[in-house]
Amino acid sequence: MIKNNGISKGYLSRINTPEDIKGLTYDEMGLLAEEIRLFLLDSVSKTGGHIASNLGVVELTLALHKVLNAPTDKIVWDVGHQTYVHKILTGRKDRFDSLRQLDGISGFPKTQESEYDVFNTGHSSTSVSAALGMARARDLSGEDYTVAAVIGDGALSGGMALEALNDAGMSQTNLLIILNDNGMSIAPNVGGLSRYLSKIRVRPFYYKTRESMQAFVDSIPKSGKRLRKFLHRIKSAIKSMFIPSMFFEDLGFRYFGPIDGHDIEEMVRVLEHAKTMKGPVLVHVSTIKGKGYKFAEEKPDIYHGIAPFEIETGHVVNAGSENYSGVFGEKICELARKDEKIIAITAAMTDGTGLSNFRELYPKRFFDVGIAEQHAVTLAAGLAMGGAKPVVAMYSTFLQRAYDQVLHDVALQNLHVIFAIDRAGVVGDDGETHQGIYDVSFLYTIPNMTILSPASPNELKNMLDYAVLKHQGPIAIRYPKGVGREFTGSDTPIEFSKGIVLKEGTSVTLIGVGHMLKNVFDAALLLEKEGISCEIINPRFLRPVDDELILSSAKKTKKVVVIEDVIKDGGFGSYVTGLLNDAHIGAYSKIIGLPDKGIEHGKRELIYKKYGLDAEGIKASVMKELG
Ligand SMILES: Cc1ncc(C[n+]2csc(CCOP(=O)(O)OP(=O)(O)O)c2C)c(N)n1
Repeated sequence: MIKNNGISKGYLSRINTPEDIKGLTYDEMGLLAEEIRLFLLDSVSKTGGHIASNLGVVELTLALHKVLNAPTDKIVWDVGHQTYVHKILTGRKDRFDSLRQLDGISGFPKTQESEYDVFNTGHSSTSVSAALGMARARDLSGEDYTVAAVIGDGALSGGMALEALNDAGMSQTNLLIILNDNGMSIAPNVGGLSRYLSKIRVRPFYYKTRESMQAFVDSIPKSGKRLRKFLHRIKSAIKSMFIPSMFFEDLGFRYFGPIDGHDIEEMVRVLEHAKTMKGPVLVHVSTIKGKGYKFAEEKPDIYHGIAPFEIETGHVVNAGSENYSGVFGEKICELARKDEKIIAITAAMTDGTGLSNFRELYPKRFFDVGIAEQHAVTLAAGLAMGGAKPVVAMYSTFLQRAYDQVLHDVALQNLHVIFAIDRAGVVGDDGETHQGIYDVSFLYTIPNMTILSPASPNELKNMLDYAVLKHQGPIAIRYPKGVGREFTGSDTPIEFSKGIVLKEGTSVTLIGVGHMLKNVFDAALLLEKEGISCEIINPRFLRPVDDELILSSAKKTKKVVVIEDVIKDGGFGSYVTGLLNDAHIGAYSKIIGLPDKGIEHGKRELIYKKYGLDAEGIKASVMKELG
């Protein structure tokens, strides 16, 4: 574990912009790196966040800011979860204790937060496309600066990154790509590309040989043309001897690496050189995820994104009880025991989606496809076509990537694919790029798609039973992050397109979507104290909706309020509004949901409060509505 050895002269306190590191010696930068690690641990252990990835890029970030002149030169960070060091070096150190808090700094790059953040990220594998676009814009306007993309080996497995490499490699555009290779995605990286990288990671000899050969060739006078050709051939021969196929060079990149991503001096030397080269260049840097903090080095997956923890023991403070992901993981194992056609698919989120046990128990029926949501969905379509029962477990926000695959490959063919959509609704700390607040609206546009929303862990289990064993066709079950609360009635069997009345009342109908029912119940208690009698409905099916149930309640109360922690437009609430309009029963509706804009980061309860989705907010809206 890192120890403050007392020799630090407090370099960090003097760093306010990247300019401040330009004059430091390499020894001083080494000490600064240690200080940054202590600072990161101290701060992130209190706020929670992506500690392991950031500990791994301390030296890389320092080297980049030493060589490049940000903000004139642009650095695009892929995913963006590893930008804490960049934030510390670019004037946000003093606000770092507000990381991921409401009104505090974001855990991801935000152009609105700093001129040093040049592109907003959060979802993986976008950096090369964005950086190439910026570089082309630069060339078109005749400007001259460096554009760099920093991409991890995990993010490189995403299809978009490969599409971008394919484009960039054949272009003449000056572009610098830094491949930060730690062998890890959240968990150990998977797939053929990852295996290829690990092969070249253990052969740094190639880089050294190649470099000295290059220097030698460059020193040969122009007249030695034949000798140059001959040496070029030897170089290729050596290359193919050690590396059967140099993927990046074949794609059109000048390749440097792998170099030690914790050796600032070596990185600065290579980056200085790479920056002056014409055309696309890829610098392959080898780093250790979690570097310097024993627990994170040993278990980088656990410390990838973590809640507040104790530095000394590594233990998470307030490790919660069983959550929805755990309930899903357990139930899907139980179903798989009975039905061997069940297959589980994840896109690099085995632990996050609760599938670790499934992987252990049914390795042949488990597929982690890497950060490849589109492929995951079409793979499921193929499996369903072949007679299997695929369950795609994916966070709501990442399913956005696969909209067309859900529509074109699964839904139009009415295939029985089960989408277990985790982190649906407001997620909190990770902020606008990660909120699961769009899925209901976009799933509403997908033909044949059935959408379910459990209001409790028990209901999630029952819905999985229904979706896997009884349903035919595409079906999505969307459930939130974290733990849930049980309520009476959650055990009633799930029937196609049927909701349930959980409490009868006469003044207003409250329809709580999924886990929002918890706040709805609390709000109803407050409203009853004001003499307002609430009828509470759990719709269960957000599509197709139990029209009859809602209309019969609306005929009685004449006022229907839908409470959902997703955007208000185009989803379930909008459907209910249309239903009441068309029925001409003199009932009207109101939706309490989220506005059609990015929803910022912050504790989930605070976000609910801000947007009127907590019990008090619901009560206030209903009172206003009732006059
Ligand atoms: C489209 C998408 N899918 C999944 C994720 C979740 N995710 C965040 S970081 C990460 C792993 C990234 O690995 P790598 O790029 O190697 O970075 P490292 O953390 O190892 O430095 C994953 C899967 C995401 N951000 N975006």
